[in-house]
Amino acid sequence: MPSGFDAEKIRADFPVLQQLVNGKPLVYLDNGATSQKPQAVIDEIVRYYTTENANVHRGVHTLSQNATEDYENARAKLRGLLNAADDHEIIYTSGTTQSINIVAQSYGRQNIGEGDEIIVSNMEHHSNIVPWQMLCEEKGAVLRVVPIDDAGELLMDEYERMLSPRTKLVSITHVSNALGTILPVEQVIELAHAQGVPVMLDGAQAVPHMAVDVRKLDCDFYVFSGHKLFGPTGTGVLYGKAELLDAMPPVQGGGEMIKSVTFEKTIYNDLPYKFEAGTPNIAGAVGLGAAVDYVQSIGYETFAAHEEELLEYGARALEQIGGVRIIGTSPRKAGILSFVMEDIHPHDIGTILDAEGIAVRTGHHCAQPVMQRFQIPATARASLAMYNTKEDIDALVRGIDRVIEVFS
Ligand code: 7TS
Repeated sequence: MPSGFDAEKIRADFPVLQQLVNGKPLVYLDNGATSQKPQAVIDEIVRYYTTENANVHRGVHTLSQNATEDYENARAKLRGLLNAADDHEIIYTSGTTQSINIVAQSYGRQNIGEGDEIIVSNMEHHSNIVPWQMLCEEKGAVLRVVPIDDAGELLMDEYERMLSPRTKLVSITHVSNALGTILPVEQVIELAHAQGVPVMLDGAQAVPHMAVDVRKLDCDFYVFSGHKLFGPTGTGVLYGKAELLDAMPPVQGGGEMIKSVTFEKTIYNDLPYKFEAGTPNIAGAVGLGAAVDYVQSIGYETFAAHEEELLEYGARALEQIGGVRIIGTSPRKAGILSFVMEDIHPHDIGTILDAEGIAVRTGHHCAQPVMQRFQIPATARASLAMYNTKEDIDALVRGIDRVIEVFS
């Protein structure tokens, strides 16, 4: 283990992990779907509701001012997390899905027209496919898909060929949720920018595992979900460069997103409020701020090294089991071990593992096109977080042995 990192100590911070499931100690390997919450995040939400609950940006009274301060402090923490230039480049959303839909319906509707092209990859989550299909249908634009190789890596020469004066946006995942591949996003961005094309990165599976610097990457939009980063559900972030967000129309109208309203003319508010109509998820934002503090108190370098070691350990262990095939074998991977077993449906794998107290996700992982690429209906997926240990992987291996036993 890397010096200074103690996964057992981290584990103790997560109350949900301290339980038996189906009579066995819980082995939680479904972090790609959502991660567990440390006590510090739970306490912060309880503190907020117990002592401070009020609406933000509206009251002169003390609770409202305190709530506003905490809500905005959390935004500043998220800016720091991504190293964005300004707090107002951080828009609170309900998750990655909403963040992408805002970009599609605002930036997309404004800038993408008939015959224009949007580039995605073959390994996108449905939430980075369907909003673009909806836009394409509305505008007569075309969705182009960068193919991948058998290891689950992007075919960069195909991508380069696809970029053209018709390309208006590249929207690509940073880390694949079904395969774990870390995409060469620096190169993706450099090639797009060389043609003046903006790039959005779907960081849902990246932010929980690696430090992200949006200014160093020079991406135009970056989106992620708070609930996969040890924060509450119903939270997410849309980062955009200020000059892009400033020029974009709001997608939802209501309170908070305006400066003044008359029946003749409404003046929209400044960033970030222009995109935050209505009462926001204040407790969620405050809880997400606590999650950022938690992640930073441990340090990405420290837990990323631990996770990398676990991923290698897990891959080696699974490869040694006869009949198991790992889907997604790029040498650059984060957090995900997707696999299939000869003649055994992934749902059966999931059910037998569950009886052993082991939580994995089985299915297409909302990434059906990548399943089609590998000509499989589904996989079983173990997805890691900082609190997982080699003992969890050993339990998974024992669980798979049990699956084999049941089916033999
Ligand atoms: N993009 C990626 C790469 C994802 O992995 C997910 C969720 C989303 C977008 C959507 O995030 P949401 O928070 O708005 O739902 N992925 C998964 C998963 O792999 N298993 O369950 C949810």
